[in-house]
Amino acid sequence: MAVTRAEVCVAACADLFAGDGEILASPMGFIPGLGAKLARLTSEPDLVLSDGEAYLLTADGRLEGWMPYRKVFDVVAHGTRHVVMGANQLDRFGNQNISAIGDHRKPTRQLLGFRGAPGNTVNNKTSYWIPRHSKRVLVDAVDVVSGVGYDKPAGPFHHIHRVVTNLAVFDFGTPDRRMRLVSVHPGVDVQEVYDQTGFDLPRDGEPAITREPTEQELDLIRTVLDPDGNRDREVRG
Ligand code: F8G
Repeated sequence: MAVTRAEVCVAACADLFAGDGEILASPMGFIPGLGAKLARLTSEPDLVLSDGEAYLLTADGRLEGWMPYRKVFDVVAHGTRHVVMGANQLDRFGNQNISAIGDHRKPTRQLLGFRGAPGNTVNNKTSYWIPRHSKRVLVDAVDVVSGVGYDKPAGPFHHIHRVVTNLAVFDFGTPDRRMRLVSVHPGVDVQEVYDQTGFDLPRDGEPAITREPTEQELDLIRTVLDPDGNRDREVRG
């Protein structure tokens, strides 16, 4: 069976955790969740997975620890955590908005609110997952800053690692920490990435192609982690 876009995205999300070691992974969204579990089963066996409520679990769902909600705040403050958040808007410096659309004094849409985003971005390694890459999400300027980007002073622990979308992978590796293309997913025309991004991306040469999952990873995704194929509900193609 051919490798799907969702499976490429799962492997790209697993790669977000490369080198993290024994820290708490907090993936928001189904595909980042699969990515964290895949990393735990392959490249990052010490990664700590939580059910988001009270327990620590193995990648196949067995109980291995207790972390009540209040303890999560200790870990957030301590910094031994890599969070993968979503975004209604994200700009070139990695400022994220999950709070409101429009003028903050009179928003046209009230969204989730700031939630843990400010604390996450100043304390923890942070990545973003965007399942529908478009100019509506990748914007010139966010309406409200929930997660702090690289154009603002955010302290010594600020670390926005990468952005994975349904089209491509990005980092913030330019000298002024702007979003830059790392790789486009197999089958994606790089022009589509430019066209669907609401700000200019640095263009230096041909971008790499995002790797496909290995045979072992595909087997884990298809038979252990997501046998019902729910990943295709978050990303099609
Ligand atoms: C828009 C746009 C846009 C949406 N432009 N319009 C419109 C114009 C859209 C709809 C309407 C709604 C540590 C921690 C925490 C904790 C603790 C512990 C966190 C402190 C836990 C609890 C807590 C934050 C984690 C995420 C978010 C994951 C996603 C979602 C989404 C969708 C955000 C992208 N650009 N966008 N509209 N959370 N979720 O047309 O109009 O607005 O649209 O870490 O919490 O508190 O802190 O957002 O909006 O990472 O990624 O999928 O709200 O569902 O329904 O799309 O249809 O009503 O007319 P959504 P959506 P309409 S860390």
